[in-house]
Amino acid sequence: MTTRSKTSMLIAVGVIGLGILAVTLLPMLASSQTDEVHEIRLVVRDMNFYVEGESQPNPTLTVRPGEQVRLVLKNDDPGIRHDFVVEEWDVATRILADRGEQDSITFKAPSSPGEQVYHCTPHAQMMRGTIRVQ
Ligand SMILES: [Cu+2]
Repeated sequence: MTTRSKTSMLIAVGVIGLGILAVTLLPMLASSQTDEVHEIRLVVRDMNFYVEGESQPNPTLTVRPGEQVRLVLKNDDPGIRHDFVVEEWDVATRILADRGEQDSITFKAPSSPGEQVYHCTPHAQMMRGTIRVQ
């Protein structure tokens, strides 16, 4: 073998090696993205929950089975106490006593599909909605 063909052989091996590395690493990168936390940002205004930037009061929230969820709750009602609770999942923010207060909780969604009620403890009858696992 000539020096030149040895060199091109080494280059070929290198290129193949990089290709194998990419094929191995890409699915790992992709799967780490699905491990990302799903953030839900809620605002309480006029005694209703809203997804930040949306206009549907007490909307149905959807999470994927087993995913990590970060729920951020912000109180926009001056002088009214609110929290966010999913009793069956043992999920609760602290009570936010005034406008501008904010709390967040991180939890793992249940692994099987289903629905639960979320509510605000001081206003459980009117401030309530559905959180769905699907
Ligand atoms: Cu409330």
